[in-house]
Amino acid sequence: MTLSKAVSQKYAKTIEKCSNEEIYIALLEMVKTMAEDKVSNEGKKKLYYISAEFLIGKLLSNNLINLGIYDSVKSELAASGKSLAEIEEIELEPSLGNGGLGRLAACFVDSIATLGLNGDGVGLNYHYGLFKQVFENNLQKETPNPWITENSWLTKTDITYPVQFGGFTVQSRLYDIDVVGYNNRTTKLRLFDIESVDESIVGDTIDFNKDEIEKNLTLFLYPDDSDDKGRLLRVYQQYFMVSNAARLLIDEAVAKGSNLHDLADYAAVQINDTHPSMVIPELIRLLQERGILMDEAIEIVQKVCAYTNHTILAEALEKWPIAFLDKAVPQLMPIIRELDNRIRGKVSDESTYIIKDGLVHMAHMDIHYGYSVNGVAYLHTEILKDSELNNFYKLYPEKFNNKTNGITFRRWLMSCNPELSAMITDLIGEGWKKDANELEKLGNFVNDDAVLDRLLAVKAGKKAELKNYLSMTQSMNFDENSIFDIQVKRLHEYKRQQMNALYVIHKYFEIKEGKKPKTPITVFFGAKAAPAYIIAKDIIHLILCLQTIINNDPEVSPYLKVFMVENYNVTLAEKMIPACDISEQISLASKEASGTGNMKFMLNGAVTLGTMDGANVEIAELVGEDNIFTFGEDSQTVIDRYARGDYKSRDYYEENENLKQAVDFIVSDTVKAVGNSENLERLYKELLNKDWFMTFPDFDMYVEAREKAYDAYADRKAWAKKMLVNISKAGFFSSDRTIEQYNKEIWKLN
Ligand code: 26Q
Repeated sequence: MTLSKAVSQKYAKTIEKCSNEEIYIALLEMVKTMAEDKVSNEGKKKLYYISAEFLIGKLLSNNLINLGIYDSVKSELAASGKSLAEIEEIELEPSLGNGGLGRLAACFVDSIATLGLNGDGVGLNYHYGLFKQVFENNLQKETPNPWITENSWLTKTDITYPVQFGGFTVQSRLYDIDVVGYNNRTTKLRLFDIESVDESIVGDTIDFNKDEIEKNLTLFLYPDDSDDKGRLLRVYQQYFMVSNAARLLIDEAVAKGSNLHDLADYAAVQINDTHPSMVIPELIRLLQERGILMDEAIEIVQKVCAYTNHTILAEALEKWPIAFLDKAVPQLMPIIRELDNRIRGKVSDESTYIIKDGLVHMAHMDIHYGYSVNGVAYLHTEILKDSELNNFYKLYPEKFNNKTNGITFRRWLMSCNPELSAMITDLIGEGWKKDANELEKLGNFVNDDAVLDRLLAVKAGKKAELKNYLSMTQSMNFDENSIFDIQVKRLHEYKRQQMNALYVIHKYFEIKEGKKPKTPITVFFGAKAAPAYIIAKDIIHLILCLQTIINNDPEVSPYLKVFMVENYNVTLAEKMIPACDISEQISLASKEASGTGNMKFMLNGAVTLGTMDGANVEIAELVGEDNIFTFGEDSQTVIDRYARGDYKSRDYYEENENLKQAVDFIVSDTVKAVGNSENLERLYKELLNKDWFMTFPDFDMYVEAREKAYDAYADRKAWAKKMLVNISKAGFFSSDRTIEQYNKEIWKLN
């Protein structure tokens, strides 16, 4: 089917005569039909990747690529004077995730489909997803972010279940999104919703009545746990998700001939962080309802469920008050108590018990009652084994394994950077699209001047494109020949956007003092802060104030500009990452489980400026020290300092003039003139009295490494070499590799 044919059938006119909306709808329908016609793997054993988040991003381009019709559709459109880029603008982005964890889940379903594995993603159909960020008076405001329109990727199914909560029952409804693999099969993203959801209780803000569960259950992806009502709603959401998933799983297994005693031959469940952990007691409950005794039900579930840990921050490991579970899901509490009692009966280490001090430790339940526990990068898994989960590792060393994260190259190279993809294909052929390791062949060209020049030209093109886009959409104006230095990710103190901001202040002073950089620098930030995360919002405030001050200072702005893009999301990531020169990956060593942005930047020829944390460690090992700029204290030093508990940020401040000057600027008259004293003073005090994520000890090393990177940038040829080496070594970070490892070592699908 060609687009012109689809358009003429639907509207009885030519592409030229259609509006962009009409073309978008025709393309959407065409893609949906083509996806339906593809076969999916119907093997005996099936994977259920259960996740509270699937940050899928816009789907049109990606689906066109995976169906193999991207180029033909693009030229058909061009021949009629239309641009695919403009048609993409019509699609609303589904923001069904916060960040890394949700985007990982989306990359994984793409790879599962591409590898032709029998597996679906299962989650929730949030009507508004994560909030939309707007800036007002240099502050973040949150507004609802609707994405479901009359014509969407969702297909309503006739699958529905009654889900019982304490005191009431809701009726679920399953919606599917077809996930098209690259030149291969399809799988499904299965998103559950409630029939009784009521969008009319949402106004202009993201505040809503949190008591009416029947109306609000699937309205929002709840971004933080600031109040008890919100936390309780999150429990309702999680149970709703896993109860539906568990029933779907059982129904599908039975339909294929399972007698339930053999359920593990039919199903594997991957628990994506602790958010779906209640699937364990829920599956046990459903098996008991179907006549299987407790002992055997536990055994079965233990052979089905595997758990992925995504965080080292103790405060992010979910612990639910018993009172919450008693209220929302009373049918699960007796099962959870029984699971805990069994552990108490055979394990002496009390720190591993499931119920402690009135709290249910979800991760503990996962580790005792799952058959696999994995971290998401080499260093992360080592830290889990040696420190964070050491007590569990001693009990079950055989359960622990590493699966270093990956990204789908279809979206993060082919779709977002067709120019670089074309260049790669010219040099090494098409093979890399199916086998990412073939990118290594690019290593043969590191001394080829023509190749290096072309690579620089591709980068320059993407930088000009970004400049154009941000000037049109966000009225930003900057020098396309400056160094694009980018930090985009959720706002969190451990990711240390505040340290980047301190550097910017330091550079501002240097320029004021006459020390001008060789090449002008444009620093980009993009980040949403959880609405109740006060300090994170103060950091955004500081960055927006710096943007106002620096960009309007005629002495400084020719050499340095700063921008915080509004509403950073997948769509913006796809435009910023290909344009990046320097990728900021500066988390406090030991705190970033993996990071996946780091991989996307590397793949697009940016050079990493980073700490030895998460997957940066593996990037550094692959590219070698000449092709990455690392700095900062190592994870062991940091872990030891936390253990001693003797860190005093003020000592560093008092002994370091550059640092002191930068920190003091936060509460200077210059910044207060464009900002709020309350926010600025609070951030200043936080840094001086606490600085929990230790930006001060790393500050000098950070400045030094960043200067080194900027110096290196000036030698264009040598820089292009670094870019090429980064691209050539990125193959390991394909999510196809990650998923192959999950399958071989955990799921064992046939
Ligand atoms: C928990 C309880 C209540 C409310 C919210 C939450 C919650 C929500 C989201 C807890 C955690 C998250 C998200 C975590 C996340 O994105 N982790 C990232 O996962 C990536 C994929 O593995 C890693 O690359 C990142 O290092 C890690 O930060």
